[in-house]
Amino acid sequence: MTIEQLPTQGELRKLVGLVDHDDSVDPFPVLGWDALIWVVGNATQTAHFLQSAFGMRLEAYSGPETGNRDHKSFVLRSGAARFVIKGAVDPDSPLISHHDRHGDGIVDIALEVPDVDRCVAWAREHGARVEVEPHDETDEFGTVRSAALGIYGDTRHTLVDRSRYDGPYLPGYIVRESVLQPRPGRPKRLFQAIDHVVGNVELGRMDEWVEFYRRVMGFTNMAEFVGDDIATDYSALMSKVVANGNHRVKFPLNEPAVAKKRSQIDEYLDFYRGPGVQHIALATNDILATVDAMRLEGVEFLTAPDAYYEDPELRERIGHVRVPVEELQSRAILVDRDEDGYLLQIFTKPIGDRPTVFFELIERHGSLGFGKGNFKALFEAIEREQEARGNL
Ligand code: TYF
Ligand code: FE
Repeated sequence: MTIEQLPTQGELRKLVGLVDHDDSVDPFPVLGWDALIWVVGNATQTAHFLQSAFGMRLEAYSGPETGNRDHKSFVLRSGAARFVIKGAVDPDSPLISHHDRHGDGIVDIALEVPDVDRCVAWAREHGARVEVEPHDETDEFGTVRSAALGIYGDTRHTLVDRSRYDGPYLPGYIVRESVLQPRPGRPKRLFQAIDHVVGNVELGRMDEWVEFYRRVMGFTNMAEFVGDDIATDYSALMSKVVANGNHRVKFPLNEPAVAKKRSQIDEYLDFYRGPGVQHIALATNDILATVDAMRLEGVEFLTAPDAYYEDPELRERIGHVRVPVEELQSRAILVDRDEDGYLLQIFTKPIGDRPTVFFELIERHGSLGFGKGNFKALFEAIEREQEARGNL
């Protein structure tokens, strides 16, 4: 079996912008992302897409062949990023009603914690909804302890302690490898880690969720935000970012803003039928190669107008970046700089049938931000798509 190699701590620091943090003083220590768990209409084909177009590797599986008659579940990895893709087999599966309402989406942002019981006790004391009580699952590979907290909409955080487990994913899963051969000439993996996961919540609820992450999970606010001023001018959304102690886990939270046009967040809330995960940012150390490889596989990205790159103010603002601006322009990669460094980023179009979930690719060079300088160009690009769908 080809073992998917984990990025080293030093590589991660650069990839996703870690900061120093003392876990021993943290009431709710979080080690990192455990998995993003999806429910989709066709897990077999979504798993295929994520292998072919996103270069992920299949690692584990549960389904009718392993005794799980309810659904199929494919565990995929790229570097440190793990996705679990579930789709109903049994027409009476509880996954059916979730998919019926939300379409393809993320049901669970699972986080790895060193002490499930301590986190749940703290969370309960501070007003969290405990959806699954702490419990053990055991097989020949050991024991996994987990519990789940409800968050916005039908989304949850499963808290996982896998320190006493060395199986392929969870009890009930078997090792399963990709049958898809690696594409010749393509980088070994197209992304190495999850950088951030963005939630869309209803109008007026953003601050409640920021407060939830602060009070219940000990997260803190990051500097970047989209306030009232930007909202009314062009973004039609407000946004704040919370992060765990070392910034391994970062959650921007958006709410719609009342503006001249219908907010992209309202479009999401209408089509997802409520709050949920909007985009997942994937950290890559070579965004040019990643974008080229994904485009070859038919992944569609938002465009940026030539005026964005020809703006003398942009060239002035970004200073020296690792490639000529023309290389970014030909691929529609956006660039932003702040006091700590710069970042390159690009956004896919929604990946499913509904205008809901999409991906971001991000290559950080010191910057700990989210591309504030690109908000205008980005939101205009999103609105061009929204208009084409008849939803503006
Ligand atoms: O995560 C972020 O904050 C950036 C910018 O609807 C962004 O990727 C914010 C809101 C949005 C799309 C992108
Ligand atoms: Fe983002």
